[in-house]
Amino acid sequence: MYKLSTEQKERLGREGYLVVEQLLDPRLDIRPLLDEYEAVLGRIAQSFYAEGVISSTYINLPFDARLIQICRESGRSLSQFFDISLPQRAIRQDTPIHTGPAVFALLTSPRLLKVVEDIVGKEIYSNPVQHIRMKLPSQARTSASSDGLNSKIPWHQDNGVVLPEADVATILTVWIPLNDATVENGCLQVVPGSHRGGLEPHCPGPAGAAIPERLVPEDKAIPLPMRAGSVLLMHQRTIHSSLDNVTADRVRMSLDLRYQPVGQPTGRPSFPGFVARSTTHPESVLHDPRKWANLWLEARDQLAREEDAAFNRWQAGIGVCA
Ligand SMILES: O=C(O)CCC(=O)C(=O)O
Repeated sequence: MYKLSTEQKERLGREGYLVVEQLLDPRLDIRPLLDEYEAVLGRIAQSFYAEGVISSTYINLPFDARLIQICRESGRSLSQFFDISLPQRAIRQDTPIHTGPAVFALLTSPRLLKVVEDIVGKEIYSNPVQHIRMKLPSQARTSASSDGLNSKIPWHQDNGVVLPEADVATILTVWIPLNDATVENGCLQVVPGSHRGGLEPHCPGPAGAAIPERLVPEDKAIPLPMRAGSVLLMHQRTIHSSLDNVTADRVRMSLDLRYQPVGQPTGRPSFPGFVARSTTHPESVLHDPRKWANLWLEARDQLAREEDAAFNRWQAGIGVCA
């Protein structure tokens, strides 16, 4: 089983990020997930077609072309149908979410958790701040169909997009491209060493909370093209963003997951996490993908009955955001 070397751990501590090349097997670890997303897209196509929003289900198109076509023709964002999380407002009993078995299999992949263990320790909690991002070519999106999951992401620190309760937690971001992430299709970029500063102010915006550009040393940023199956580990205060997808017809697909020691606050208390690995309490580990999916359905039921919960610590229009 792959284990991080001392040199890799030191590099992560020094630079705030580490790319572990080819940790996952695209055929064994990623293909089942892509198959699951094909099925989700098929269901969206059927339902939009039945609604009269699209003129065909485009069943014969390959995944990227079908997603782009349905998004273009419907003028709608499809992100929430695929996402592994609920949105942060206006949750309804029928808000879509996709928590399929292949997603759970990747979240709990032993190869992945072994590497996470090298940083977080043996008692691992899967933090509910997790997404699938299908970044569309910029020319395929309109302002109505753009959102924080299918477009360019502004500069931020992951610590800045959770509640202050998580400031004391050690939350490791794990970013996994499901197809090759390139400068053209919108890979991530990071500011090496930026995690050693504090938490920068963030301002709420359409693609999520963002650090004002004048506070970001952009000249120090480096893009991180990555092959499918490679894994990026990132400190919670590393400043990062993602580039735009300037290709004509390719979708950039990635998962961003987060893990932390069991017992620490997640920063999103309204959403469910779970114990992914434990040596001291093996009976607490969640193994059943249906139980995991149910945790999200129960959270959705609960949140649909309440006022919008708090997810953000920043306010627009004050201080640096004014
Ligand atoms: O995948 C992306 O484009 C952005 C991801 C990101 O910024 C994050 O996971 O915090």
